This record gives sequence, C-alpha cells and structure tokens, in this order.
Amino acid sequence: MGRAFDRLEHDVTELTPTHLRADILRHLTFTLGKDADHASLYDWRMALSFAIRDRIVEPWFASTRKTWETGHKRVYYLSMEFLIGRLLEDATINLGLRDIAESAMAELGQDFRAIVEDEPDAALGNGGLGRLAACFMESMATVGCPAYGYGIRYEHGLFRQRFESGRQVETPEDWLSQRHPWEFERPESAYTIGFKGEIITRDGREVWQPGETVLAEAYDTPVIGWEGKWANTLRLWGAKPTTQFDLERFNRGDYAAAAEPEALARTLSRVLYPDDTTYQGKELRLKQEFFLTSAALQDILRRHLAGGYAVADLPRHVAIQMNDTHPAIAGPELMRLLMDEHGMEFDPAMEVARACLGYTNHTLLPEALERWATYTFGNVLPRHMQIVERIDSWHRRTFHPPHYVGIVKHHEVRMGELAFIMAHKVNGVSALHSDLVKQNLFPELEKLHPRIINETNGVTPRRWLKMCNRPLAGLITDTIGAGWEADLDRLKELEPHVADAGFLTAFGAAKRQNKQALAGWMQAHCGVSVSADALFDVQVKRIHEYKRQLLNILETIARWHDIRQNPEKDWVPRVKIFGGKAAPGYVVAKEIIHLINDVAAVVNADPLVGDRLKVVYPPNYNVSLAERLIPAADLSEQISTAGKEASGTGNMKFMMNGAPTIGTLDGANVEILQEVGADNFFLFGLTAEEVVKRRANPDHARDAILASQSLQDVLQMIAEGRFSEGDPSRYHQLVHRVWHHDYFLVAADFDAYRAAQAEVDTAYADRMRWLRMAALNTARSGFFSSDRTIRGYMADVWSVEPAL
Ligand code: B1H
Repeated sequence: MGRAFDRLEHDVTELTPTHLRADILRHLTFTLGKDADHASLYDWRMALSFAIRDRIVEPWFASTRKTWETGHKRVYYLSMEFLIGRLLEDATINLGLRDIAESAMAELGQDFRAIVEDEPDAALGNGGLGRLAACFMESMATVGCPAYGYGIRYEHGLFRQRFESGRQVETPEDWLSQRHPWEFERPESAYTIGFKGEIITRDGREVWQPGETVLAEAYDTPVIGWEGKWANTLRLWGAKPTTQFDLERFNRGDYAAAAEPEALARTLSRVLYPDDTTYQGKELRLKQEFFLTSAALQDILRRHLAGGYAVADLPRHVAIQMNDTHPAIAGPELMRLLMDEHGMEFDPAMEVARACLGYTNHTLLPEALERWATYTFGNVLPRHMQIVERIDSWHRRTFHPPHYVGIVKHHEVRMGELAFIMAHKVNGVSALHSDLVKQNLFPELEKLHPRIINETNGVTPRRWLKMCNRPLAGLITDTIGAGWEADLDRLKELEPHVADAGFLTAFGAAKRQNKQALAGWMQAHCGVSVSADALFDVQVKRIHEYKRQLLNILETIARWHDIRQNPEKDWVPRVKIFGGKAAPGYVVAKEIIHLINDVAAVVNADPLVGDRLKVVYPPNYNVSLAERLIPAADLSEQISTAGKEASGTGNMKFMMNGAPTIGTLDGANVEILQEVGADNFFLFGLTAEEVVKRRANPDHARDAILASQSLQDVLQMIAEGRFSEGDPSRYHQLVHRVWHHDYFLVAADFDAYRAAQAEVDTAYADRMRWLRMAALNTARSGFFSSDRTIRGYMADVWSVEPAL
C-alpha cells in the first residue's frame, strides 16, 4: 500500500471557498448530472455533501489502515439504535470547514442554513440510549479509539409526530426516500443469518441447521472526529433475501413459500421499534436483535482471522460492548461461532467470550428488562436456546447461586442475567444508577462475581455546543481561546470571567440571540408569539410517566390560575416549552400529550394572562429540534421520580448551553448538582430512598392532595372540563390516577416543585444573578463531555489505548 494517503491530499487547512466551490460544481455536474441553472435545493445539498464527504474519506482510510498495520485493538459498539440526526453541518464543523462551506455556497448564490436544514434526520433511535450511541461514535473518533459501531439500517426510523386536535398522530418516517449521501454500500460484505430450523449432528458435534436465512448487507458511514484527525466506521446492516433459497422452492413450484424469505428479509430491517424503555416480547424484535448481533460477530471474526490471529487471541484484539441487553444474544452467538464453527470446547470458549464482552445497563424499569419466552426463543434460535441452557447449568454447578438467581426462570430467558454472566464488566450510566444496579438489579450476581462499575454518560460538545450554539461557542473562544472543544475541562477557565459584568452581558446577549431565533421559529411553525424577554422553561424528552411531564403541566395550570387571581402582581413572564413523542401504544403518555396541548390552547388564548404565560409544544421533537431548543433554554426541566431516570443526557446538554436545572436527585442530575454547586441548581423533591418509603403509605397521593390547596384547585379545574371544552370525561381517568394510582409521586412532589419554581422566578428577576448562574453552568459542564466517558470505557472496560 502506498503512503500517499497518510497525509491528507486535500489539506483542509488550505482549502478555500473557491476550491470547495469547484468541488461542489464538479459533483453537481458529474455525480448529480445537474446544470447549476436548474439545480434544486436538494441537488445543492447533495453536491455539497459529496464534496464534504470527499474530505472525510482520506482520514478515514488512513485511520483504518493504521489500525490494520499496527494490529491495534478495536472496539465494537453493538446497538439497536443510533440516533444520529443530520450529518452535513456536523461534518463541516469537525473538518473545520463550516465557514468555508457557508462562503462557498454563498458564492454559488445558495443559503448554507437552508441547505443544512433540508437534510432529514437519521432517526434510527428512540431517545437517550440511541443518542448516546451517536455521541460515543463521535467521541471515539475524536479521541482516536479505533472502533466500529454496528446497527441496523432501518428503512423507517422513529415515526413522525403530528397533533390532531391536540392528540398525537404517528406517520411513517422515510429518511431513505431521498439519497443518503454519507454511506457506502458494501454488497461484498454480506453474511448469512439463520433462524429457526433444527439441531443436527455433524462430526459428532451438535450444530444448527437454520430453517430460514437472510443476508445482512453492510452499509458504511464514516464518522469523523474533531479536526479530522481520526475516523471510524458506523456499519449498518440491511436485510436482503438469500436467493438460492428462493430458487429451489420456486423450481419445485412452491411459489408462495419461495416469496417467504423475500418477505422476511424486507421486514427485518424495515422499521425501528418505537418503544423507549418498554419491551414488547415480539418475535420480529428478537429476530432483529439476532440479525444485528450475528452479522456483527461474523464480521468481527472474519476481520480478526484476516489479520492472521488465532481465534483464541480474540480478547487481545477485540472489545465488544453491548448497548443494553438488546444485543445480549451476542453471548450465546459468540459461543456458537467459537464452538460450532471454530471447534473450541465450552470452557475455553466461555473464557474468550467473556473477556471480549462488556454490558451497559441503561434502566431499572421492570417493563424494560428483556425476558423472552423460552418458547419464542427456542423456536427462533434453537441452537442458542441449547447454549443458554448449558451456560445456565454451568453457572449453577460452578457457583451455586441462590435458586432464584439464573438465566432461565419460569419459562423465560432473562437477558439481563445472561448479559451479566457473559460480560467481564457490567456498567451503569451514572453514579446513582450504578449503585442501584448493584443494590437492586443484580445484588446476588454482583456478590458472586463483582464486576459492576460506573461510567457516567456524556454528550459530544462538538454537536451540542460548538455546532448548535454559535453565539455562545464564539464567546467562549473569544474568552478562553480555541481548543476547548476537545478538552472540555478548559471551560473552567470561564469561571474568573463570571465576576466580570461585561462577560455576563455578552453571555446574556448570546442567549438572547438564540431565544430571539427560537421565538421567530415558534411564531412561524407553531403560530404562538412569545417575548424573548420571558424565561424559556424547557422540558424535552420522551413522554413517560416517570419523567413527569404531568407534574410540569399541573404546575403550569397552577401558575395560570395564580396569574388570573392576581393579574396585577409583578409576574416573571414564562414560556413553557414541551417536546417529545409517546410510544404509539402508551395510552397514559398520550393522554398527557393531549392535556398539554389542551392547556396550551386555553392559556395562550387568555387575554388576562397575555405574555406572562405561554405554553408551546412543537410537534415531532427530534435531534434537529433539540439543537434549536436547547441553546435557547433558560431553565432545564429534569424532574423524574427519583430512582427512575438512569442518567439523562439532555440534562447535560442544557447545562453546557447555560441553562440551570430544576430537578430531582435522579440519574446524572446528582453529578450535575455536585459539579455546579447548590447555588446554581434548583433542587426539589423526594430522594430515591424517600420515594420507596413514601410508597409504603397507600394514601400518599390523597394525603399530598389534601395538604395542597393549589393541587386540589388544579385537579378540580381539569375535572370540571376547563381544558376540555367543558367535557368532564376527557381527563376523568387522568385525574383519577393522580388521586388513586400515583405510582410516580406527582402529588407528593407537587408543592416542593412549585416552591422551587418560585425560587426560579426570584432568581430570574435579578438579571445579573441569573446570568452568573447560567454562565457557571457552562463553565462547570466539562465533566459531561462524552470524550471523558469514552476514556473511562477505554481504561476500565475495553483495555484499549488511543491510536492517535
Ligand atoms: C434508556 C432505554 C431503552 N434506558 C428499551 N433504557 C428500549 C430501553 O426499544 N427498547 O426496547 C429502548 C430504550 N433507554 C435511557 O438511556 C435512559 O432512560 C436514560 O436515563 C439514559 O440517559 C439513556 C442513556 O444511557
């Protein structure tokens, strides 16, 4: 191999808008076949994307080659979700070409912003877990950790959300209906994935004879790190029919059966399951999980052997991370490949598998813990069922766990226990969560095999500060110089400036610029006009009872009621902004959405209230909308019932962008509070321990409601139909649940939340005090860079050094 590519042939530092313009025009002409005079916005976006992609390919080759040549250990991140969002602007940012691209497009008479916003989000994920995988991919490229992300190339990502009369309506998302310029199809990298069938004996060994097969075909997207120094690969698998199968049956005249593999193949990578933190137990989902995992493991083994290494050497060259239990079939599948395909015995195969595998737990919610009926599991994956039984009995014989601890119980395969036993390290995603994983989820297993550690989540500051908040990023660079983007602890250098009124004023001006932009957008897209002077109070995340959007909207109603009672009081104007999707089958979450929209309609139309309170709920919250909302936020709502939010990552993005948190002691809020200090955080609510104790009182909700006149008033107004056009039935169930089945303790925390909101008003009214708090949130957010998280995994789980 020539050395020519070791250096960038296109040296990005020397690239001028004129060079880039020539590249864009070349692609417009020769890749798109379009004449500049007739090019649409789409054509220009494609041409620019290809011109930018060209700049990624060389560092990508150089990184891949370096890993090959040095035999460096690689990390394989297996995830059913990668919530990537848009790629064009992010790529220009990491290549240092953002402004050059803007100028080049301007020279061509095109608006860079419009082009960027024409790109559909790659929404191959539900929420935090999928977005974390995307941040990790970017950080692994930035810190020079050789890595592959493995996922599924869903034809349809997360559904699009609309509101009809305030109710959520889902429509299919079709990001792939347009050309996706970032990926390279690899028809030569395809693996056969089997399902069902039977076990046969071959050379005295039991092996699997699948009854159905599909092909997993690779699509590679390069992931470029900060300053283009390293690039990794996101390899997504698309399902294709295996044609030989078709033909055989077809020739036998069995036409319907001949079409079966085709149908199975197409459904496998058709659509992302839209559940966040609940699992459904559907056969197709199990097949998707195995499809991803088997393709990834076959690819990993192929690459390892191609490097000339022995199978038994796998752990020296390969670290495999399971993003929750969704790819936990990796344990038995790796065992199957090592034993059935590579002739290893059970014990050494276990050692190899365990040394390679790591498992990250992302939730304690019982409804999220995957457990497959042995019937389904054994039917879809008969050989894996055997291997799981063997692992389970090996574990019982060797370690004598209590009878109730094990992988197969009550005719179910418990994927958490399986992942735990097959991994050498198990980690939680925040300090509190990792403690709870130890104490409540796997206490016995942890006693037998101590392996639970903590790796607190993080977010990439390139996308979530540099890219999405240009005014603030510019101020930071002007104040402390460049380089903080890849060394986020340097934000600490802002602290001395917080005493400087000039700096605070500039900080406030940056925030105001973002708020002004958001206000304009909300006017245009939601038809609500808001004042940029109001406090922008933002809660954006999936709609879930434990996240307590209900608490927020109840407080909104109380505030509205108070304003109407005392219109002459000096109210701090507020805009309550909500965003988020509910799982299509989650009836209670959908009711909450409806209520928020109903309250918005009443409040926004109330002339008595005017600018003192507005409620805005833009539909279809996604990564791109987050990039718009978070930089404009004054207040970050992180109000989950303590003990339920494993980490949260939105909380970190708000902090970085200078929005103090109102929140409970839950997930990473605990560490945010620790970093930022109690003076700069609005803490309220029961702790995780208090929550458990409070639930022991069967009347906790009733007691709390009777003790709070305000909450009684709010519930009364809803029950009377004040927000449902006089119809008392619409929210009858919802009100009933608050009184009688308030598992998430909305009532118990209501007064404390209101008091904390009153403190927010007081603090905001003192402009310099508020700006100081906001600036300190940014200055102290360095810990929450996903670069720090990735370095933690590299040292504690993967035993891999940076290759840079
Ligand atoms: C998180 C999920 C999740 N935890 C099941 N668990 C899913 C579970 O499709 N499914 O079946 C999908 C997603 N997602 C989130 O992970 C946590 O709730 C957040 O607190 C955390 O910040 C995030 C990343 O660790």
